[in-house]
Amino acid sequence: MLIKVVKKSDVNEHHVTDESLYLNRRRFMQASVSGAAIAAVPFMSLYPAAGNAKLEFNSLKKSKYSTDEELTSFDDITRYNNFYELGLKKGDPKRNAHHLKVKPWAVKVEGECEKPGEYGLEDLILPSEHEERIYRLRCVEAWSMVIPWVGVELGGVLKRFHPTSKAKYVQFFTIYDPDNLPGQRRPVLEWPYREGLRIDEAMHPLCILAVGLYGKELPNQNGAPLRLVVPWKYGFKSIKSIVRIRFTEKQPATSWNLAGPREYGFYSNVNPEVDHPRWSQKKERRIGEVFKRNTLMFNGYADQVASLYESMDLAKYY
Ligand SMILES: Nc1nc2c(c(=O)[nH]1)N[C@H]1C(S)=C(S)[C@@H](COP(=O)(O)O)O[C@H]1N2
Ligand SMILES: [Mo]
Repeated sequence: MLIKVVKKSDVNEHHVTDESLYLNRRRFMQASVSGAAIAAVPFMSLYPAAGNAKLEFNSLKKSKYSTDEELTSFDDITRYNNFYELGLKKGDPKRNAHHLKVKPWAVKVEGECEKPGEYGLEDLILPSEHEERIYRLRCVEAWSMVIPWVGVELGGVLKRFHPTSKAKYVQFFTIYDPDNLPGQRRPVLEWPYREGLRIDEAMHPLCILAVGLYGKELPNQNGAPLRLVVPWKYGFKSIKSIVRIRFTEKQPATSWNLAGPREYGFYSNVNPEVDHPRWSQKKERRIGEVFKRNTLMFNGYADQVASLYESMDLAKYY
């Protein structure tokens, strides 16, 4: 497999000045078809660049896609994490959370689309579209949680960039900041962390970009300020702290597939019938519970997503 070498200069996305954020925000507003609606959103209303005020989302509507299973506690959701940039042990991300600098934040959009550019977070995620979605998150390590996310549909955001007909996939990148993120000083994974979806998967209404949980801004350890949530796939597809979105014609590289192609495929749909080479995926332990549960096909979202994979051999495309 050919691995594209990523130049350091290429991936240093986080140094975005206030000025460039402002200019790009204006460019986006002018370019947007629904410019008037976007301009009506108060400037910097959502993520104040200064101060540490933790945003509370008021009057959130619960999405019809929510599960009504019992929620995992806020404590467990925020102290038992996988975020290798902040350390390898489950408690490390919380302990090292302050190393992640999330304000200001911008996302570069590039590749096969008509409106590439650099967008400030508050232009990407319109507050009017926020909703609460209670989703299961199932890790490949066979634990799971039920999390009340605050987010917006990924598809709605992606459409605003007008992907071209060549955009068959979309790739996401996490912030690359080894000076601050202790985990990136060691070659544990191909940094920056990257993930990808087929475009029809990305456009599925179950995919969200999350900006909060339990009605509050995302804690850093959960992928602030912006992370993907793909509820029918193993947790590692739900990439955290996104700074770059790239539309591609070819299937893009993903960090876990580069690290272990036999263990982590591109699709990574939750599938109790396809074992990880080193362990079974038939059961899972819901964090906070004692007994294991049976893992459900597509993490219980089969009715909604099975049609995306109709003619595919899921043992081959794992
Ligand atoms: N950038 C980045 N994103 C990431 C990871 C990571 O190490 N780095 N871990 C993934 C894995 S393996 C899981 S299970 C989920 C965990 O999300 P949570 O800590 O919010 O529960 O995040 C995913 N997203
Ligand atoms: Mo995971």
